[in-house]
Amino acid sequence: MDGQLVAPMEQWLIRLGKQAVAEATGDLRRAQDYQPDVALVNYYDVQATMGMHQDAEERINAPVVSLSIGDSATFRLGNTENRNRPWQELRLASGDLFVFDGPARFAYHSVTKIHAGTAPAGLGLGGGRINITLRQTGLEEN
Ligand SMILES: O=C(O)CCC(=O)C(=O)O
Repeated sequence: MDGQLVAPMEQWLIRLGKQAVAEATGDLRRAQDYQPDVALVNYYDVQATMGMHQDAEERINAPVVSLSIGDSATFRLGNTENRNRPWQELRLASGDLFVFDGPARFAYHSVTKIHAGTAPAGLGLGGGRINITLRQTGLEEN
């Protein structure tokens, strides 16, 4: 927190989000209507993890688009009822986009491991992973 206003949403991120929704769902109308207004950026060092949770703060049921940059991560995609099994594990590599929508929109999920040294050469991140999630909050600006 530095007392500064939050920067406006980058247009290229909005375009990327719309394209991801179009390609993942095949629903061009849903992609057109998708208007993410928040980009949440998380940095994981090589020891970091994120616990099982749902993305349920948004007021509307728009997709969440997740972009991975840097080291690969083991991503756990669970069920919509609780933090327990069943779940599946995916490895998300740098450049991967993951779209939470449909039955998976409110699935519990977590990051259980960062795979050190797996980032593409020349990225300049110096280790670790950045994840950006695009969210359409349904909240009014004031
Ligand atoms: O880092 C990830 O892939 C997931 C991030 C996440 O779950 C979140 O920001 O709520």
